[in-house]
Order: sequence, then structure tokens, then C-alpha cells
Amino acid sequence: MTGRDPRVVIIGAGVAGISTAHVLRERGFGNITVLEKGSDVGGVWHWNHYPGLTCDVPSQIYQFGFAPKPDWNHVWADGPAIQRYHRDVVDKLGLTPLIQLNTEVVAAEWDDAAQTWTVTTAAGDTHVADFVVCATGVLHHPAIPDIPGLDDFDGPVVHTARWDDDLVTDGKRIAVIGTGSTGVQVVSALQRVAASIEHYVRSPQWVLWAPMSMPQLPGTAALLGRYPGLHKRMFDSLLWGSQILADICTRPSWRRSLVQNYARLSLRLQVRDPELRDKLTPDYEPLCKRQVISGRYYPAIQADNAALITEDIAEVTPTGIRTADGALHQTDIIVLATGFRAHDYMRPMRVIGRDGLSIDDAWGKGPRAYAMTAIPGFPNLFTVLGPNSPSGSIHLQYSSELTAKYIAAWLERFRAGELSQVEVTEEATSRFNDEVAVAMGPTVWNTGCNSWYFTEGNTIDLWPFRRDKMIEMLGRPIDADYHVVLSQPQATKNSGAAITTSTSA
Ligand code: N01
Repeated sequence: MTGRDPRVVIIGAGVAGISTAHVLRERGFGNITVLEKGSDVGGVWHWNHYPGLTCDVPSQIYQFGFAPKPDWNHVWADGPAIQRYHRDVVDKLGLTPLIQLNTEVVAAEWDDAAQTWTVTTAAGDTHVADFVVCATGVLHHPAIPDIPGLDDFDGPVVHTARWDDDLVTDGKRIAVIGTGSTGVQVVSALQRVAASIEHYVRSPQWVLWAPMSMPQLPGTAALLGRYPGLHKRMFDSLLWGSQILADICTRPSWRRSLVQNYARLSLRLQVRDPELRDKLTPDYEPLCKRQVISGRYYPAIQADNAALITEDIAEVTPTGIRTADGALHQTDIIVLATGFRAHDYMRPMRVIGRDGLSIDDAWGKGPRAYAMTAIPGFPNLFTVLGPNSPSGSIHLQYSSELTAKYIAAWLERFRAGELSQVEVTEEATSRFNDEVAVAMGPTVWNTGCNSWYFTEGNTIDLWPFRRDKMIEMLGRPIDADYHVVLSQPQATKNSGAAITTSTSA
């Protein structure tokens, strides 16, 4: 079969979509379309703009390896600065013409005979593609709690990931529900302007102290800008440092104990009132959930206008929140910092693979993929930041770029005429997932807490291995783990099987 430039549809223009579009363009692919449902690029950084939003990963590592930025204002940049960075990267790398904003994908369906995907948007447009890349993000679909009466509240109810920038919070009585990284940031920010703030905490979190508003040292930007080699070395050292953090999470060690003791100390030193400290003390080990980092939260919750509410929420009334002890807490605004449906991935999009298999059926027991990217039953489809992506340890830009290069390797073979269709085997996927399950054993995420890391099937949806394993797995595709098909597509839909099949599994 003669090769040709594949038609590629990338769904999503966040961290994963930007990485993929850039890597594919660098490899000379010219037929790329990025469909993004939002009105801007940036993914999570576009959708989240709640007060206090800051990235708790240092900006000198929370960036694309291919788009180094020396001149961050802060060591931990705020949300608007990170969103500007993503916009700038897209502009500077010339990716803008590839991206269609305000274009929500509602379905993607594989045609066995034609060996193509048909991608349908909410507006009813269709795109025919040889490959689809789902770069739809992990923390994307807001989780709205099922609290009786919530819909009948008289005032504004706002989820942090859909913040209303016109919402007036100054001088208001504000209730914040949820205490993940988001809840802690939003409480710390709103406490300064609210008349009163009540923080509803069902399970307290360990909050590790760090000077999050620290500016980048004077002269750093000029130095790193002038010496890109030095900047690269700094980036590599931070990558190395993040491996230590990943190791701390994945295996017990003295380092893990040290960080856990530091988290306990952060609470003990900042909260002197034993009763409040008791209420703020989790019943699980530090690091078990995604670690919350803040230098502001403990002081904020002890301010005169702040209150910690650990009583269960019974219902929301038109004027406030009633707790299980019968008390009615009057409030003007309810903020839902209640997290995300992290395991939906590309859903509710309707994705139909080979033989009519739907993604909902394939993932009936929870999402699973081979090497975070390939799903049995779904030929010529890959995910970037898919199941088991290392949201808890290795930074997302890094794994996105590696995954994009892996996908590019398959696309190069399509372009060279070596394959028309590629689909991971069930055997390889099961083997990988068995390895994941074993490796999860000694991780700190498995030490007895609930968190968004757990899927419906009670598996932990993270990367439990070292970075080397990711580099190895994504460095070179293994044919034996895939059905690789080389055949002429047929013209009519579902009209027959492939003509020539070279299955190496
Ligand atoms: O969400 P979460 P998040 N009644 O799922 C509570 C990333 N992030 O948006 O633990 C009462 O962590 C729930 O309580 P419980 C980061 O990876 C990064 O805060 O289930 N409470 C929990 O307290 C992070 O981990 C940055 O008992 C209810 C909270 O809501 C991830 O996003 C910044 C409830 C949800 O916490 C998600 O964080 C912000 C109910 N019915 C976020 N339902 C960076 O800085 C839920 N809760 C990079």
C-alpha cells in the first residue's frame, strides 16, 4: 500500500492537545485538525479561573520542554499567568491555524471497511480522519454534589471550574464545600474579601506549607533567557527532583516519612487551638490523597471571619445550609469546590470502535488503556493523558510529550505505507494493567483514603512506576503488543474485512 499523510483529529487544545499538535507538526504531518469545545486554548487553565488559583507545581517545571519560559513572575505562577503562557505557546509555535475553538465533539465512530473515524461536532459537522487523538483531559468534568435543596438556593451556586467572573464576593457571606487543592485555594483567597466564610469539610486534608506567593528571584529571568543551556540544565534538574517526589509516593522510604512528618508539622505549628487542630487532622496518612500545598490556608481558616464546619450537610435551603445537627447557616453564595468526574475522560462523547464497541461498554469496569494511550477495540485511536496518566507525580507536560511522540511513531509508519490500521491487543492491555495493579501495592495512594484517584472499579488511576518505565514504554512501540493491519480501505461502510492482514501478536 502506498503511504500518505494521515488525516489526524486531535480532540482538545489543553496541555495534551497542544503537545500532540506540536509534536506531529514537528514530524512533518500536515493534515492535523484540533477541535476544542472551549472558547480558548489551555484546557484546565482556560476553564479554571476561580479566585486564588495558583499552580502548586513550580512553573520552571510546569511548562513544555519544547517551549521554555524563563520569565515567570512567581516561583508558583498563578492561573492567569499560566493561561497566558499556553496562549503564547500556541501563537509562537504557529499552531493557531490548526485549532477550531468553540467546537465540541459529540461522537467519534470507526468505520471498519473504510478504516476511518468519523468525528461529529455538536453543530453537526463531520470530520473524517485516519487517526483520532483524545486529548480531553482528566480534571475536566465538574462533579456537582447531590445535596437535597441545592437547586432551590436563592443565591448564586458556582462550581470553581465554572467560575463567574462577574460574581461579587466582597462583603458577602460565603459557603465553600470541599477541601481539595481547589477548596483550600479558594477559601484562602475569599477569606480576605468576604464578610464571613464557612468551609464545609467532609474529610480534612493534610496541607503542606510552602511560600506559594514567592516571586522568582531577581535576575533569574534574564540569566535563564540569556543562557538557554543553563535553563535546560535547570529544567532537567527539576525533572530529576520530581522523580524523587514520584519515588516518595510509590515506595515507602525514609524520604516518604520525612515529607509526611513535615505535613504533620505544618498543621501543628500553624494551628495552636487543639480543638480546631483535631478537626483539621485527617484520619489517613499525608500524601495518600493528592497532596494539598498552601501557605495561606491554616491562617485563613483561623481568621475571625472564618469557620470550619465538619458537621455533615443535611440540606440546602433557599437561604443557607442546614447541617446534620439541625443548625441553619445563612449564606449569600455557595461555592462548590467538589472536584471532578476524573474518570470520564472523553465521555460523554459517544465513541464507537471496531464491531460497534462503545467506550462505555469497553470501560464498564473503569477506564483502562495500554501505556496510558491505546485501547483494545479502538483502532487508530490514542489518548494523551489517558488512564493511568501520572497526575499525582510526574508533570503532565512531560508525559504528554512522550505520548505524542509514541503516537507519531505509529503515524510515521502509516505515512510510510507500512500499516493502515493499528490496535493494541487485549492481552497486552491486561498484562499492563496487571503490572499496574501489582505496582500500586506499596504506593502511598493505597494506604487507606478515598480520593479522585480511585475509579468506579476501585483501581487507582495513576502511574505507579518510575519515569524510566514511561520512557521505555513510550520510547518505541512494540509490534507484538498490537494488531498491525496493512490493507486497502474499502469504499462502503461496514462492507467487509481487511484485505491483507499482517498481525504480529
Ligand atoms: O477536587 P478534590 P479539587 N459534600 O476531588 C468534597 C488538581 N488541582 O478540585 O474528600 C461534602 O480533590 C470532597 O470531600 P471527600 C489536583 O490534582 C491542582 O480540590 O470526598 N464534600 C473533597 O474535599 C487536585 O487533586 C491545582 O470527603 C464533598 C472535595 O470536595 C485536583 O485538581 C489546583 C461532597 C473535592 O476535592 C482536584 O482538586 C487545584 C459532598 N457532597 C486543583 N462532594 C494545582 O495547583 C465532594 N466533596 C496544580
